[in-house]
Order: sequence, then structure tokens, then C-alpha cells
Amino acid sequence: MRISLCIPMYNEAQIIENTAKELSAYMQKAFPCDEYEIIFSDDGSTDGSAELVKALQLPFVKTVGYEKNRGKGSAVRNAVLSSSGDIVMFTDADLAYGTEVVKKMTEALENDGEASLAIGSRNLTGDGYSGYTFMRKVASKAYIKVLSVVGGFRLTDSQCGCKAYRGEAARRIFAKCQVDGFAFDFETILRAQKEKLKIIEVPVKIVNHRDSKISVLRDAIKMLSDLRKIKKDIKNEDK
Ligand SMILES: Nc1nc2c(ncn2[C@@H]2O[C@H](COP(=O)(O)OP(=O)(O)OP(=O)(O)O)[C@@H](O)[C@H]2O)c(=O)[nH]1
Ligand SMILES: [Mg+2]
Repeated sequence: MRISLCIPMYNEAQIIENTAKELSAYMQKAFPCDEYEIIFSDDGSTDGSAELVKALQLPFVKTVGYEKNRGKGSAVRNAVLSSSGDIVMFTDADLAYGTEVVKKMTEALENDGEASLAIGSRNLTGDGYSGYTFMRKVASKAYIKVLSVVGGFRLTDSQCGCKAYRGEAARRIFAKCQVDGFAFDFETILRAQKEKLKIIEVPVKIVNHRDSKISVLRDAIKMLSDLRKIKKDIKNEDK
């Protein structure tokens, strides 16, 4: 079983060398060495993030990217489409959910023979959001509520930064995805549901906190307009 671990990054120069070293050490310990690849996906960083990763020359680590910033969805898609693993997982560059989550999520997927997608959820235990600022917690929960009312979302967390897919399903779904911004998670879930793939939820919690780069108002407006676009796109494809 080969794991492709995808890390989207946008201007993460301050932390990315530590992240790369920590992940590389963890993956070597957790999986046999020819059984994984780590793909750093540069989303048009202007602070040399990609060069920092490349300079480390870590084994089984590759970097993909492009010049201009497009958004997290685009960076994750670029990594997924260049992956070759039987299981493809992505998580955030700041390792917000820690490293153990890689084993936890990929094992959950492997152990459920029928599931194609395992999504992390911060809403399955009482402490998933511990350490969040009040506003970020409210914004996150409000967005999930909007998705359930407007988008028919029936799972407990759409925005969690870690998800693991069967490789084939990941590459098939992401090849169809259009959304470049943070709403891409919802698009992939809708497409998986349309294909009637089995989705399981895995409880996760934030273990590393840093100051948020999210602007609650700006990003919420963008995500709502993307939401309308996703629904329209998927509907039009049926015609
Ligand atoms: N903010 C931002 N992050 C990006 C972008 N492209 C890729 N990323 C990566 O996406 C991951 C999540 O970014 P964060 O800014 O932590 O966003 P978040 O985790 O949804 O929100 P927070 O709760 O504020 O941490 C990180 O690995 C970023 O480097 C982008 O255009 N903007
Ligand atoms: Mg974050």
C-alpha cells in the first residue's frame, strides 16, 4: 500500500523546513521507506517556500507548483493529480492536526474495505476545536450549517484540513474539480456523493495553533459564491 501525502503551501517559509523534516522523520518511522511519497504543493509562494523544501533534499519528497497564487483547492488538486499512491492524503503545512493523524486516517480508510474517502472531523468529540478563537469556531460551525441548509451537506465537518482518499478515486474526482479556493473540500465531497462512494468520518483535533490567515468575512463571501458555482456546475454536467 503506497501513501501519497500532499501538503499545500502558500508563503510558509517560516515553518516549512521544520514541517518537511518532521514529516519525513515521521513517515520513515510509520511506513516502510519505499511505501510513501510526500508532495509539497507550492501555491505561488513569493517567500521561497518551495526552494527551502527542495534544498533539504529529503528522500521520497517532491515539490510541485506554479508561479501565481490560486488558492488552497488548486494547490491540493495539483498535488493529487501528480500523486501515484494507492491512498492519497492531504493535511496542512503547519501540521495543525499533528503527524499521527496520517496513520490514523490512512488506517481508518484501509480498515474499511468499502470506503473511498475518510474525512477528518472536528465535531465528533468535544475537544476538536479546543484552542480556536471564538470567532473562528463560530465561523466554522456557521459555514457547516449553511452547507447543510443550502448545499444538502450531511456530514459533520466539511472544512477540516485532513482527508484521505483511495488513490484512484482521488485522481478521478480532483480531475473534474473546478474550485480553486477553500470551498474545494465541499466540491470533492459532493462529487464523491454523486458517485455514491462510501465516506467515513474520523475524529481529529487541532494540536498546533497559529494565528489565522483567514479573513472571516472575505473568505466566507468567496466560499458562498463558490458554493453556488459548484452546485450549478455539477447540475449542468447532468444535462
Ligand atoms: N491561506 C491560504 N492558505 C493556502 C493557500 N494555498 C495553499 N494554502 C495552504 O492551505 C493550508 C491551510 O491554510 P490556513 O491558512 O492554515 O487555513 P485554515 O487552516 O483553513 O484556517 P485557520 O483556521 O486560520 O488555520 C496551509 O497549508 C496553507 O499553506 C492560499 O492561497 N491561502
Ligand atoms: Mg490552518
